[in-house]
Amino acid sequence: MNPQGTFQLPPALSEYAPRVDELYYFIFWISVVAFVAICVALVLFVWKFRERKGGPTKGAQSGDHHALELFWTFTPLILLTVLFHWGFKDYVAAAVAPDDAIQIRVRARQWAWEYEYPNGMITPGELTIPMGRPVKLVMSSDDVLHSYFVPEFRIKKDVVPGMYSSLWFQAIMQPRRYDAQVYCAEYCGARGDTGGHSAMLSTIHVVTGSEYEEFLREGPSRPTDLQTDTQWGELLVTQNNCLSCHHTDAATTLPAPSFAGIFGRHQSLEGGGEVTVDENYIRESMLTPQAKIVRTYTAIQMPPFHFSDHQVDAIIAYLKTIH
Ligand code: HEC
Ligand SMILES: [Cu+2]
Repeated sequence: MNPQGTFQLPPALSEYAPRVDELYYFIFWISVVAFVAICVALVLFVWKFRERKGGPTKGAQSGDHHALELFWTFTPLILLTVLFHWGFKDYVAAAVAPDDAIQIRVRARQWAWEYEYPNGMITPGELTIPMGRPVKLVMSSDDVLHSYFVPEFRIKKDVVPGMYSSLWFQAIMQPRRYDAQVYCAEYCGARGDTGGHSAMLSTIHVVTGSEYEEFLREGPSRPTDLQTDTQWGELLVTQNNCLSCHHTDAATTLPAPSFAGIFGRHQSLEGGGEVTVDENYIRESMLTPQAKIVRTYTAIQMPPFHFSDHQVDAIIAYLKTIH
């Protein structure tokens, strides 16, 4: 069960989050006070200096009021200095990762995230990390600008082609494992259902230290809230945005072959020959997509996916159910 958020903010699941929230609420309440004060003054002055019968038609010059001028010059100056100092301190804390942080490589591409662990294991779409330990993400993009955003951790950073960017966080301790949601915060005009940055959803599984050790040994396993491999396969297909190219209705066969009735289908290949879609072919199609190219599908390339055997099983189980 995930901890609860507030009316304005999602749950604070990293050690850093409360710092952001304090600054946010400070600015929020200052804005509320200033807004109310300005509105009250506005109404009062409108009333006080309204046009009256027999009154002056033009306001009189009132001269200087030094105390007042100093007040409205120095109050914002002091306030902005405080805000800058506060914001900069928090920014530096977020920018410099501790030396003992676990390093995870994050690769972004249209339209999915992929994670690589210190032991070389790669998981597409979802990240598993231990709670209460600093984690540093070293991020790069294979194509366009992306932006890694985890609202519950209060972190966000652009992922830029041609360079590495990094950020770090430490997920809070909780009695049980919990999840955080990752978004890509890059703007684009695409509708999320056929790809686009808004479809780059990813999950961070925050687990206990021993669960993390087990994960590094055994690889990813089916999320505990799913009953069958078929359901896990469906989740993996969603998380990795297969459906931004492949469709599940038989009629839509572009830009990639439809998933409808895929299992057992006969497929002609580029360069001649034919295959029957079976487990081995699906596995190969996902791990090394360029090994066999379906005839006429040369316009776009399917990127290779690093799935574990268990994940491959789950996706095959799911693909078998699409008719
Ligand atoms: C960028 C678009 C794109 C994405 C994303 C994509 N694919 Fe593909 N896929 C293709 C294209 C194009 C082909 C046909 C050319 C080929 O065989 O490589 C293909 C072929 C396949 C085939 C063989 C289909 C057949 O009828 O023979 C399978 C299976 C497959 N993809 C599974 C997946 C799965 C599972 C995912 C998500 C994990 C995925 N694809 C993501 C573009 C994509
Ligand atoms: Cu993106």
